[in-house]
Amino acid sequence: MTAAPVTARAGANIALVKYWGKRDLALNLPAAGSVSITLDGLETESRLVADAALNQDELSLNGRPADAERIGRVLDLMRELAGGGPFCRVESRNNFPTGAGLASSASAFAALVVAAARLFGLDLPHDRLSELARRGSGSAARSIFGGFVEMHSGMQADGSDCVAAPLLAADEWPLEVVVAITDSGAKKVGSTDGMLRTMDTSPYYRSWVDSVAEDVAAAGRAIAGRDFEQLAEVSESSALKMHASVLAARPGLIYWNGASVSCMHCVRALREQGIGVFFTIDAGPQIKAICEPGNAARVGAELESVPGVENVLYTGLGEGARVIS
Ligand code: 2P0
Repeated sequence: MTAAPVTARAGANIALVKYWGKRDLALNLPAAGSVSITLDGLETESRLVADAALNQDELSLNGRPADAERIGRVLDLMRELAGGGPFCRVESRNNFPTGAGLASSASAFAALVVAAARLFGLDLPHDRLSELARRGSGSAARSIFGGFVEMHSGMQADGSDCVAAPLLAADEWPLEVVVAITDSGAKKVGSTDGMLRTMDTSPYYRSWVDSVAEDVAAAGRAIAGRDFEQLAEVSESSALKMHASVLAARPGLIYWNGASVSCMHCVRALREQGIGVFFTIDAGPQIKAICEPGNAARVGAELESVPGVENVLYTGLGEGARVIS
């Protein structure tokens, strides 16, 4: 147990094979696996300060007070593991738009868990950190690791094998990522609510879930073999399939805007010209273009000229969550 404040940093991640749906709500167990890349340019930094005077955890997000209920639940689990511990003030800052489909909950919970483990004196292996991060947000389990990451859906009822694991380090295949921001405002329906609606009402949900394991395996082979074309094929397919099940919910959820669709066409047109790039899109209107090394500048210039694109971010692959002070 250390009294000194702890600061941790974690990168957002982008799923190439998507997570959408849960098999257990209480433990937050995903219905299927997923595959992601952790980013180095879109990061959360979280500073945890133990404060014996508090009677509950407090959160500030980008300098403003925020609801601490979800982080409090994860910190409760960690205090229990540590045999007790103080309530904390959590100061969390993102260097990218929050709540707009850029996986801010992933980097936030990964940074939180790594910082809290240090603060509470818990010496936990990465898979246990991943399990704890998952309790906060399913995608956060993946941001514990850097580079290419697989999330295992697991078999155990307690979720102990429902954790992420690294596939390939960032520098072993340094893909580049261009994010086209088409609307930086917060989305209207968050991922968790969107998933629950899809699970409850989409006639395509079951076939979506049943198709994921095959995509996870194909993406794993493509990554192991640095086969960009194969990775492009399976990743675009996974994103579009996920959105197909989301669109078919009642009422249907349309996370895209017109510019999102234009960006998808732009990326497809570039690929037809022989440029190594594919798109993916999450529970928000931003398009993520994954590029073979050396292609980001060209892809970014094209996306910047798409009407409705507000801004373009450039990033590469980064390391996993870590304590920085
Ligand atoms: C993903 N997304 O695999 C998918 C694709 C968004 C679209 O993981 O309910 O915020 O907290 O476990 O992690 C976003 O879902 O959901 C997400 P919860 P989370 O990246």
